[in-house]
Amino acid sequence: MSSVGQLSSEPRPYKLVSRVFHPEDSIIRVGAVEFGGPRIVVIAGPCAVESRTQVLQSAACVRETGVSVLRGGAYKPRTSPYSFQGLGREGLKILDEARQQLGLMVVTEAVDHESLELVAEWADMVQIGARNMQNFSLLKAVGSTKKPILLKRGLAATIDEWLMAAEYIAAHGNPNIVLCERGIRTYEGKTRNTLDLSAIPVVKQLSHLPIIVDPSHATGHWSWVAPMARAGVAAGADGLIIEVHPNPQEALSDGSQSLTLVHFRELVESLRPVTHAIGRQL
Ligand SMILES: [Mn+2]
Repeated sequence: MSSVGQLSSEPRPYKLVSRVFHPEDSIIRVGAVEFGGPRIVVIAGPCAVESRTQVLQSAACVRETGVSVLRGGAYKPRTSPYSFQGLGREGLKILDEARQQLGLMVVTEAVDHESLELVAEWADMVQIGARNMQNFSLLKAVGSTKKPILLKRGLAATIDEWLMAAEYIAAHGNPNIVLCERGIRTYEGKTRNTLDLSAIPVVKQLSHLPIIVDPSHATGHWSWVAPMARAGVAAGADGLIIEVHPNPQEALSDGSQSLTLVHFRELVESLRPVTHAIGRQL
């Protein structure tokens, strides 16, 4: 019986993450790093923690370019059970060493309750990966930690489902959430996924949470990462997460989409005019 007018003014099913109830942008702090402020935050590092040398080399390079957040998976949810599954606790210690040596913040993924306990203890920000976006029991668990959460969009999740996943975390007591668009599954097979750039303005309108873009997993190929990184920033993303590897050909996971240290430096330089043009800073 409701009129069209009533329908359009109906509140969204999510409340805590909705802009309707919180009109101003949220700033999510990870140490001194601010997601959602005037600065574009670049997170970079290898897909997986493979060795101490590989992480420290990558960390030193990203630090040099002004990056303040290091990524690297210690627990890897892999499509195949026969692929490298990550170094686990040992990987977390390597990330911690890079953090201490270089003053970097660390974001790494928790894949289940067991890894969450360790990740929450060792890392500065906990990533919930695309495959776990609707793992509601894990969402409730990260909701009861006080750690900032990086919530990736599921590979076949709508924007409403994604924001509802964020609502789970917020409803369980943790409002420190950064969203990450990492591409969705479409009929296009040339790219690993299809980067949904339009999700950026849509999310910005619906929610006060910061949103960053992962052009590495979205495209699946290193040579397409930089153009989509620039596009993401131009479209209003608050940051980027980029896979880099000292020797991508020997990477144990996602080598084809990882930038060399040289290409990563070039990418960061090429972002400067874009950030400047939209009135933000790197
Ligand atoms: Mn990866």
